[in-house]
Amino acid sequence: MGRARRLVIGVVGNDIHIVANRVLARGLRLAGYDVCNLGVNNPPDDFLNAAIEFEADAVVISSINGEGEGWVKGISAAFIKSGLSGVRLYIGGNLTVGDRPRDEVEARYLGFGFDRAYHRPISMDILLNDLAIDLYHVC
Ligand code: B12
Repeated sequence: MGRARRLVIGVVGNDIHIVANRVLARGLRLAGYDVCNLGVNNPPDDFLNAAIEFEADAVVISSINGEGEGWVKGISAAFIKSGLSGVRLYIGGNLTVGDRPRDEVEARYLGFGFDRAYHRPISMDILLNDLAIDLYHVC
């Protein structure tokens, strides 16, 4: 398996909802990941800089207040431009305002270049399973 995979996590934009961030940090650490937690209120560049500094394998972004789209739609392009195309990008939370179908919202974020997107609360097991597949190639 090699070294523990490194994850940068945090809440993007002008978003102060901290609870999911704390839950994710704890769950990911308990699952054996090496976590750099940026907390709340992060512009996209903070994730990019932390990914470089922490030599992250993946960046796990939360957006809870519904404003995520405006903050993250350019983030995949910025990672590629900085030579970080190998860093996986995940996003979850309340990814839009109002009641839109889950599939439609998630497809929109995949179109922005995210590897995985999760609209509305999901079981932590789903994220852990996807991370194992993507980062450890576990089937
Ligand atoms: C507590 C709360 C607040 C507190 C936050 C305190 C704090 N520092 O955390 C206060 C009162 C400050 C607040 C403010 C606001 N809030 Co508020 N808040 C809530 C509330 C009641 C609970 C959020 C919470 O902590 N849930 C518990 C955690 C564990 O659950 P969660 O956040 O849903 O996260 C889960 C998933 O989303 C997922 N997840 C999160 N990130 C990721 C990432 C990945 C990769 C994955 C896989 C999963 C994942 O994991 C978590 C566990 O399942 C929700 C309503 C609700 N019942 O959910 C509204 C809610 C989130 N708030 C909302 C809004 C609009 C606001 C305000 C904009 C209101 C306003 N007009 O001022 C402001 C935002 C200010 C800002 N700059 O961000 C909306 C968001 C609407 C939307 N996007 O659809 C909600 C949904 C209320 C509503 N129904 O309208 N809020």
